[in-house]
Amino acid sequence: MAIEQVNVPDIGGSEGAEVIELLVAVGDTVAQEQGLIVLESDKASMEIPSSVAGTVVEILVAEGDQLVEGAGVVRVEVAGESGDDAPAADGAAEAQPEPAPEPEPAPKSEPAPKPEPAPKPEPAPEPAAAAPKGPAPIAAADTAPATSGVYAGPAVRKLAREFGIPLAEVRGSGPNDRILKQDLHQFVQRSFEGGGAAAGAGIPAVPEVDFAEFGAMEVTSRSKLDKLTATNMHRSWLNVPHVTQMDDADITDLEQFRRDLKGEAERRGVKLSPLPFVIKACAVALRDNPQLNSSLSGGGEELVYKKYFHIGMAVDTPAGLVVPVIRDVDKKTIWELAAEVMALAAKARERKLTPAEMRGGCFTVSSLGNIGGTGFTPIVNTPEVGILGVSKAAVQPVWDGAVFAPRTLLPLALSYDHRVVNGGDGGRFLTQVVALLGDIRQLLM
Ligand code: CAO
Repeated sequence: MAIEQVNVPDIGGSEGAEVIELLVAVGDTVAQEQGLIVLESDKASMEIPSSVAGTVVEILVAEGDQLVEGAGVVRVEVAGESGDDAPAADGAAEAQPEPAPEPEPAPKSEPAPKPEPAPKPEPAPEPAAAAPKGPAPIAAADTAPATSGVYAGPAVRKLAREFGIPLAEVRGSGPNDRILKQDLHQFVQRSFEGGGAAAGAGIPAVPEVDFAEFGAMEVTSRSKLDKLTATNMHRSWLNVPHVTQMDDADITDLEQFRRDLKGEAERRGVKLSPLPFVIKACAVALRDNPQLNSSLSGGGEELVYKKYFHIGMAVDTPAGLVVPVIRDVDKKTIWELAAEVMALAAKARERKLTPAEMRGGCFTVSSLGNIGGTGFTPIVNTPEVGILGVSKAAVQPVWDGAVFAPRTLLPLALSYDHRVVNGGDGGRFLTQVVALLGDIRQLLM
């Protein structure tokens, strides 16, 4: 028997995540890959799986703790393994001839230290390089630019989130232009004086209503993910001058092609919905309309044109809305995209997405095609500048010059940030997407 400690793996990003749920208790038997706790960061909630099978002998965290990569989660008595064999078991450490060297204290500007894989010289309660139990030190995040070009510590980011302050618009007065709390205070003050543009400033609050006055009701608290989505939507709504353009793509031929591939899709174990084609068409149109693949930077003084084509897809889950990102869409086949749509949607619904899988998007596709509706106006997922809303395809009569012919039309709505994308850019982009979906042979070009 050996005791092994399970630590937080790479959760993508050094800002830490909050323990929102304990899934096991002391005495529980756990299988390898079984979820131990649920962490919730700014971007996602995710289960942390056990790297070993055995019996939980100690829980090292509590709900509300902030954890970073390497922090101890639980200690597990591993069945059927000798202490000598267990590489990370604390109890095995004494069998090691050489103690592992203590890691150098990380310089303040380095990212969060990774856990030392070598065995420890003593059965210390925590690995030296891992974050200790309880609220984890996330000081390293102080200098990590989670948003391109923005340096701010977790406390400042939290405060900014709470007040809906766009950090990209705040001038930092700390070293390396790091944003300090006082910078947020000044930003808000300036906005009240009319010198800034703090989101929410000057907007009359909606009065609270006692709904019980009018009938039976139930109050539930919102999940962190729900509240974060609300903040992100509000921020985008207030900061981004939105324009939405609509068009219908004639996907009659695409639908025939999809039907022809049904057998092949089953053989490959892939579900081929219209979505992978839409995502692929967006990547081609982003390549040809770089304005849609850009982001504002430097407080609006600069535009960053991205040379990669990572596309986020909105996924509706019981825990809330999440947007995993498919990377390098331009380099992937429709089959690869279909498999990735399925895999990411499944991971999203099982709360297994990591923050890394939700970062770096250039553009978002939000498909409500399986739900219904003839159109909607999606909200731009800042700092991206464009989002495509996809509604439910339907057979419609289309005049072909001689008669009304039945055609399958897919309603599309492109919302964009009018500070960056003008009507011409948006119109060309959407027209190209429509043309590509109308004749998918063009996707090969
Ligand atoms: N028109 C008609 N039918 C469509 C369609 C469309 N635009 N899009 C999908 N369908 C069909 C699919 O073909 C499939 O039917 P079959 O099983 O007969 O082939 C069915 O609807 C279900 O599709 P799906 O939802 O499983 O797959 P998808 O690839 O279309 O979408 C995903 C995957 C993850 C994007 C989707 O499930 C989802 O979560 N959508 C919600 C996104 C959302 O919440 N957006 C709002 C964000 S802003 O609040």
